[in-house]
Amino acid sequence: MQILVTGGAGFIGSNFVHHLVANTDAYVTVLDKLTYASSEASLRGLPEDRVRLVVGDIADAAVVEPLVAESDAVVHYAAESHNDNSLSDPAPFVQTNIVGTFVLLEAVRRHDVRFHHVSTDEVYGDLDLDDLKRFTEDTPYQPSSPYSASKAGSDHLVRAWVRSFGVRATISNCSNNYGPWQHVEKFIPRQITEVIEGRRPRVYGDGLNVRDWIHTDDHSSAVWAILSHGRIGETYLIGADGEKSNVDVVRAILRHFGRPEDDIEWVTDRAGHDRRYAIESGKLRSELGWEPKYQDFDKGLAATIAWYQENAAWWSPMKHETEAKYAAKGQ
Ligand code: NAD
Ligand code: TDX
Repeated sequence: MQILVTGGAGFIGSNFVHHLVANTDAYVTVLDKLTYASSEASLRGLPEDRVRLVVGDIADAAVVEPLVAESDAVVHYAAESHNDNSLSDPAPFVQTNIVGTFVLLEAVRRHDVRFHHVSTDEVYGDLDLDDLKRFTEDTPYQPSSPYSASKAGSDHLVRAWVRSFGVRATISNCSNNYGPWQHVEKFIPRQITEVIEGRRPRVYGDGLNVRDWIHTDDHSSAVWAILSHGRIGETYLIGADGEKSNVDVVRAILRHFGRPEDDIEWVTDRAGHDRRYAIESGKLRSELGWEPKYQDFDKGLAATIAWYQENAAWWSPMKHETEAKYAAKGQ
């Protein structure tokens, strides 16, 4: 089987490529533009006769067309992925997340290639802190940020291409991922590396916003289960019952380093900041028999902290520039 993985040099896409190599016989082509968020190092050590990297833009039909034509399946991770960046400059989010997905859909339609679209729970907007509800596959779309609106737009395109053109596609909407190789602009790696560098973690607003954390290895096994056995045209929510407030995550990081739990820098809140995300993943579990391996967040977090301690050579070069961007916004 030949699988095209878009965005396979990013945080989650590269984890999926490792998952494919370790658990399947698939040959993998990674199509990645190598933006600031990518890391070729995340693909290091993979067998050259199984994995090939093509540097290119998913919105460029001339690049996409021949790669899709030779593939049995496309797993689509490529995206602009950071909410804060989408507030500073939404243009690349519309271009990559919406136009790029459109270009891929047209190619899989022409060549009748199986398509899996990787999306986010943020398309559903947010929940109240005291709400008993969680997101399900039937929750109405209500995205808040340019990022989540662009992902919602891409989901709608996929659904329309399934219904109108019979494209063989599935969609997954996953909660917040953590693990190795995540860019230091994101919450958990930012706080871990702030503490390693001797500064205070930086928390937006009142810190009570809740995210539903899943280890990226578990996201990869879920996507593989959906690609292999998911029903065409269906959406599956991916989550591991990992709800935590931001301040609780930061306190866990501080505890790990033996620092006082209130050693926190409270900074300017994110505009339009979603309050709470929570995933009900019963459909994925009962239909496809998927279970997360990382049931204990503190263990997964400890392993992730250890990885950032051991891999400072990877993240230090991008740390200064990332923090300069945040500093300009009082964050
Ligand atoms: P990331 O920013 O770490 O990686 C994105 C990758 O896509 C990078 O390698 C980048 O170079 C590539 N890319 C960007 N624009 C491209 C283009 N025009 N053409 C080709 N490649 C391009 O993102 P991530 O956190 O790994 O997220 C991957 C996917 O998973 C995204 O679709 C995101 O919406 C989704 N997702 C992420 C999370 C999360 O917690 N990070 C949760 C749910 C869903
Ligand atoms: O320094 C920070 N301080 C802080 O309090 C940063 C970077 C974030 N935060 C807060 C904002 C959020 O409530 O932490 C939470 C997590 O922030 P992010 O890591 O930016 O993630 P989020 O906005 O929740 O989106 C993530 O999960 C869903 C991914 O970036 C998306 O790609 C994915 O779709």
